[in-house]
Amino acid sequence: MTDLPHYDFVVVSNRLPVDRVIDADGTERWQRSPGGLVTALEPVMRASHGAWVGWAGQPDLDLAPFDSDDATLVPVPLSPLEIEYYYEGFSNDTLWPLYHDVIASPSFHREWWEAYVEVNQRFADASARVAAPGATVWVQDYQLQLVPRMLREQRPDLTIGFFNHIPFPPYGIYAQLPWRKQVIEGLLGADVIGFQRVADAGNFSRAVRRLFGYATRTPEIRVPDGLGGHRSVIAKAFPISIDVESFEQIARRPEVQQRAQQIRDDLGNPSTIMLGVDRLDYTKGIRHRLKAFGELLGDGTLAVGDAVLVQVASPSRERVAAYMQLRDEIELTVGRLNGQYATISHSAVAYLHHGYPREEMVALYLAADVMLVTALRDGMNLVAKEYVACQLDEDGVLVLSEFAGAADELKNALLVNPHDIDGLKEAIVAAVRMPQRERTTRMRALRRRVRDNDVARWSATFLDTLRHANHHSDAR
Ligand code: GDG
Repeated sequence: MTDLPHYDFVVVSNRLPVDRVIDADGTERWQRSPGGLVTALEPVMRASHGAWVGWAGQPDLDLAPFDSDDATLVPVPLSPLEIEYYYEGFSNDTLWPLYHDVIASPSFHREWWEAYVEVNQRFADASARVAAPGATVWVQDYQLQLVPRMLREQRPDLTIGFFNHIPFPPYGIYAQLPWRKQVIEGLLGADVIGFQRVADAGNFSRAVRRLFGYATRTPEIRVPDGLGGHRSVIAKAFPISIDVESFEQIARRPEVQQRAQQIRDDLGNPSTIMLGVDRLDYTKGIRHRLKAFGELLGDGTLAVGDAVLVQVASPSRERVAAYMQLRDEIELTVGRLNGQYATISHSAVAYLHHGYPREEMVALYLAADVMLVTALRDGMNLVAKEYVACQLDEDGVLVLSEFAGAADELKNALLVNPHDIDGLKEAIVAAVRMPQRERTTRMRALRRRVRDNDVARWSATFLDTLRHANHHSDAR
């Protein structure tokens, strides 16, 4: 690897932005995965021809770096046991539930932690090898929280950013983590630590004060550099967004609009189509949504044939026990609701446990009168923003949990506490009955907000802060 060219801009994330696809004739190719992060970083990557360090998504795949569109991709191999311990274990069964308000119980296992340290070191080493002198390295998300410090130890010349896509929990919850100090030390290796919400940045700074006693003056944290001086670390909110333009473009296509109409027809042209789109995850409040909807059918406020709930639950983390259990619970509930309320011609809930192409998602957004985002805790929730971006006719109602980061921006949604089932039912009824004028006023304001703060602005703002933060550090 020593002969690899050195890059001025390096992104590090658990997964590479491509998926390996095997065609029918057995040939292998790489296909860009449609995530928002890829789109957000595309212009920066193109301008700097950067490198992207990440896992290729399959066990024991030890590949040489290769070129893809605008970046050089640098695969980091993971063994089956590392996938189990570092990824499914520590990332998805320790940190994920802990950082989402312990909605599910986090599991703490020392061997998972050891794998997390080892894998983080591998990502840091791979990044250090490809970064040019003085390069900017941007590390993504909770799977790689130790990388900033590991990288700084090897390469003090680098400017290091970190962005946390999920919430950062209040201290009372964070403090449960047996490795709470090591994780914060890891993050403090960065020059800028980005969070989704102001509250997340506040929780992080508080944890730093409680565990280390470092001085914090929002957004700055003064970290002793071990030489009698200080490094200045910025911990601040940078709410992520979507590529609005690309969603609008898809929503404008005649065939996508026809597909939306077809979906309405296939559902029997009910007056109200309600939609939920989530990874099948216990943080997303799918059960609460089904409960509220079921009660509205039960008490006669809504009637099958007149209203339907379409729930896309895309398969996720299927080897983690809490996700298997959740799937069983949701499918039992959907079965009961349909058993009780559906007719031969109309379902109560159209439940789809599939992933779909983006065009189909947009057609669903267009077909839906009411979008239900009822997360119990969510870093941001891009689905809420995507729904808004697709409503070119300025119609449609967004019901949005106040526990999703998006609620900080999307104030013109109907904000709900999903734990309050009566409140949730009231919001659903208000959405169904909302007069056209109010729908338009609200949607227009929502659309302005999402357009003004799209994903290009998110990455530009973060990288700008990173550029300036580094210059203000008294460590160099
Ligand atoms: C994490 C944080 C934060 C879903 N099903 C299909 C599909 N999707 C797409 C959606 C959306 C994305 O996946 C999901 O993004 P969310 O933000 O809603 O949720 P997480 O996956 O939990 O994401 C979250 C995000 O990171 C970014 O920082 O907002 O809080 O938890 O784009 O459209 N896309 C396609 N088919 C599907 O079946 N094509």
